[in-house]
Amino acid sequence: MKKSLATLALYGFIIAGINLANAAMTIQERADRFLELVNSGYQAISKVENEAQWKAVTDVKPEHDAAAEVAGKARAAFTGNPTLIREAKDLLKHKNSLKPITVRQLQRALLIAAEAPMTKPELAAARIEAEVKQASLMNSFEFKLKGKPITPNEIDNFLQTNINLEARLDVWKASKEIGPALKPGLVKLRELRNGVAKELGYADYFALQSASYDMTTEEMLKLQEDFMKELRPLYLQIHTYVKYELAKRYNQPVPKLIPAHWINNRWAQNWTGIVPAAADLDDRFNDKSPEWIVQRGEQFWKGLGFPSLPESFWKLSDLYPVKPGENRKKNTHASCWHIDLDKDIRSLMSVEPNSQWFETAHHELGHAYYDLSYSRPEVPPLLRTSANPAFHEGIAEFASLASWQPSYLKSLGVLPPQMEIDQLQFLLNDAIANSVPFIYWASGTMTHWEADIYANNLDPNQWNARWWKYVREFQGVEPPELRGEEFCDPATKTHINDAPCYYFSYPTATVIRFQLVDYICKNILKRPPQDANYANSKEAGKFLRSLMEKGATEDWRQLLKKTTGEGLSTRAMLDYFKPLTKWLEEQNKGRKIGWE
Ligand code: X8Z
Ligand code: ZN
Repeated sequence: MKKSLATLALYGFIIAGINLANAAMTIQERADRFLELVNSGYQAISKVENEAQWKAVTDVKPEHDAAAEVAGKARAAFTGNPTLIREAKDLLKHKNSLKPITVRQLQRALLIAAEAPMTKPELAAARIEAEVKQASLMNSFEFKLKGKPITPNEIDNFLQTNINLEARLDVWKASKEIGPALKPGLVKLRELRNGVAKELGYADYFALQSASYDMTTEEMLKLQEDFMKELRPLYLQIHTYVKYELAKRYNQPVPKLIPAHWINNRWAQNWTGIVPAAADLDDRFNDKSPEWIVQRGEQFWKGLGFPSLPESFWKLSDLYPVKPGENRKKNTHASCWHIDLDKDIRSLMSVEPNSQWFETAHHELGHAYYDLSYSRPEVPPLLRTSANPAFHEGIAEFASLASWQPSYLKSLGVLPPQMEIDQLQFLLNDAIANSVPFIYWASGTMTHWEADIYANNLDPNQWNARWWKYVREFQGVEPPELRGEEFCDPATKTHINDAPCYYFSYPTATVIRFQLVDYICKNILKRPPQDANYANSKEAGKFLRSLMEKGATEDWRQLLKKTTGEGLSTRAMLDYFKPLTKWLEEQNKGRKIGWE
């Protein structure tokens, strides 16, 4: 069809008008218009995708996987749109003429785009398909012990309580059976994840995830190594002490490295049950209901002055194990979901009444309250996340650490009010069960292994050998028996599959949470940090909220400095555990310290 001359003239007039308007628009106005669209589209499409993902992880079925895949692709069609990428990059060329909050949104839009850039649509689609497939396989995997199904909760409970080494070995091995099933998917995902990261100019996927801290791979690895260096003398004392305690428990000669199945956690990441004073705690939850456990988590945050959770949290969350007879598979690892980047916040857990879930419920609700705090008009949807991922985990871990404080447990009636507390033993438990060995697992094994597979492209034929090399070197733990390449033990850890190159956020969070504790105890509660009870302190809540409600609107380094008066540092963590040094050295007198 031919257009008439008059129409052409009119078009010319309109285009000239638009150009004039564009020219008159400042770069800030152009960015504002662009971001208004991106923010609203991002929030809307995130909700669609999160809803679909939520269904897929809470009820694993082919049709839910298919829906999650479609929703993932729809989201990528928006967040990874080439025009969006081009405009964000273009605007960032004028960084100096833009408000800092505008720059932060543009940078964040590009980080999100990099997860599935539609400049390479086949690659983005392949990644989404492979991610859904891997998650589905993992979430529906049935663990078996001697041919009979065993749930992850049962595995964990068994390792927490049974002291027969042969039986422990069987259960430990059963927990590793998922690895080989997940390895092919992980090999493929490594390539696809690195592929998408490269598309937007990152060297690999590890570099992309480090970028959310505004750091390079080298800087991130150095940070994690520094944590380990600074805590090393304490870790070596703890390692030695625990080794002797466990040898006594199992009536075995003292080993050089600790056999993995001697430790209660499947990955030797937390060493619970070593300190009797705190180990007895589990029984104290026997008479509680799972509902009570979750409600305590909410109550903890309400006591700090935060509001009740929205009603939808209780209606839509999936908090308890699948009931016997109910034919449904769900992800059994705890998580918290910000479905609509507003008030629809849900948690996925499998809560049973024990100390582990008590702590985890406090952790997850920490995420929920962080989400709620920054879901306000001043924070654009693109920045409704924490200042960096470690801040989210840090707030969550702040609550889990708080859940162990003896005075808090007394106030809840978990411990009898008149019970004499051996403060040192509780502190020892804090160190061993929650904090110090965890750093060597997280900054050491997890972070270095992921750096090797993503940044250094480690051959899949060396994956398991490298894993155990790191477990030995960093953690001082060894496999109970030879673990060849027919296994893929790293893939038994949830995050390796569904939160790649995220794990360095946890040790960083551990360090941050001690900084928060230190600040609150010294400046607000005026109590020793080792014996704090945050319950009902509105002042402490106000302090935390001042950090949480900012979301990602400010640079994390500045925010940390502004709130705690100090940059990221293990200083507070080292101070916290200082009272243990002398005691541990005395216990370990005459023993060979460490495993080298
Ligand atoms: O995955 C978690 C939370 C959910 S963000 C339960 N954590 C890490 C883990 O379980 O490995 C908490 C601490 C470490
Ligand atoms: Zn968490």
